[in-house]
Amino acid sequence: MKTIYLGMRGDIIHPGIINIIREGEKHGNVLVGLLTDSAIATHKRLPYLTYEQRRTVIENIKGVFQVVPQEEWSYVPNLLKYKPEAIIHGDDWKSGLLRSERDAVFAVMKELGGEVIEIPYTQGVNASALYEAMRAIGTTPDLRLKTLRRLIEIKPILRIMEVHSGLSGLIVEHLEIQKDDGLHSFDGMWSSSLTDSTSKGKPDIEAVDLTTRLQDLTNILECTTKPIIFDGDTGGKSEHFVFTVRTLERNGISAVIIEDKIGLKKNSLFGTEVTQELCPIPDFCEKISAGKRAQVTRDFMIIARLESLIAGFPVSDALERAHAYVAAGADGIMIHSREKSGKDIKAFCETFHAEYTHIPLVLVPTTYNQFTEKELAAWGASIIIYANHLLRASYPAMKNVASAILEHERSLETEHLCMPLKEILELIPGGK
Ligand code: SPV
Ligand code: MG
Repeated sequence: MKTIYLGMRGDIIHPGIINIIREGEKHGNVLVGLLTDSAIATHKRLPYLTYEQRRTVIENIKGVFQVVPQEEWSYVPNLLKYKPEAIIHGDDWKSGLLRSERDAVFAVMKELGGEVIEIPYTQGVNASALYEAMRAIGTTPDLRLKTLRRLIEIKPILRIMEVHSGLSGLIVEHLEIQKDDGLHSFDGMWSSSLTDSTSKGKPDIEAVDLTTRLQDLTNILECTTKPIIFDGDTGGKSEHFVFTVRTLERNGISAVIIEDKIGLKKNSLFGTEVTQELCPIPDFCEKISAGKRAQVTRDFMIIARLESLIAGFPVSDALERAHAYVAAGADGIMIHSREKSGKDIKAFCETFHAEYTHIPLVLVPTTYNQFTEKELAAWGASIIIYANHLLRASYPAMKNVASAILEHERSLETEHLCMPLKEILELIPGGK
């Protein structure tokens, strides 16, 4: 019997998949190359089911001879490994994203003396359309909460973007750009205390309470599905923090970051003239442990944020604190700095990461923004937070339009600066 290779995600089973298996069977034994989570994540959204769950389903479909992992987005490495007599694929790859992959597959099969079988794509039903439909239905708190840990496991670096409203959430949820190495999109959202309070015209000094923060977060939760990391400021007193943890979990938030400051909290990016006091190590450890004891799910993460470098202490102080916080149960470490050169952060990351390869390291490169994600990943970072950019972008845009209206005494001249009304209707369905 010939071996017929069939690569797939296998997350949502639809008639198109059954059809291609049937077609494959006519030519030989169908060997399914099941894409691993990390292979999928380079180009598409994370599958709903884990690899093991997907394998269990696919293995039990009539006509599937064997399932093997496909570790790369490209079929080529597996074709070279398993040397099938043929590969079967829907003819949809003649155009769009998969066209170059198709060329590569033809070249390899020619080299192997094999065949490429193309069958007409099943119209009207396909996995991408089903994913879109599922996204429109939404997600559950449990599913959203777990996604952050899954992503950390399979992606070398996560990109997290600040959100402060439903509208900014929609941008982070949907924006995708195609680059040579795959599809680029944001992996999740940062609920920032700075942008939340700024959007309300208030200072970032914990002047906005948790209840109000959560009301705004509800708008974001309603129109998005991606994981959320919550800026928990100092976390308040341990006695209060335990309730915060449970409230966040109940809402499907994946992680909270708390910072080791005490006294009146000021935003870390402002003013060297204000000396911020740091929390004694044992007290902050106790807060982390109390939070960990309080959480009810396994997947919720408490990330400890080090303010040593902001408060003028050396890297050694940050390292000492990081060790203690991890020992107290912190699931990740965020290190913050205002230093433009990035030297202090790099020194911290390299030393910390060498010892704790498995503890996610979070960076907020607002000031040292000359470094690319790849460079920061090479220092050992695994999560990058763009902490305030959408809010900061919106203010000059609004101010420009308001000034132009004052200038021209009408709005005609501002029309090209504004989102077309039609786009609003498309962005937010149900308004027509
Ligand atoms: C925030 O976004 O509110 C933060 C990060 O805490 S920073 O503003 O950089 O301190
Ligand atoms: Mg903050």
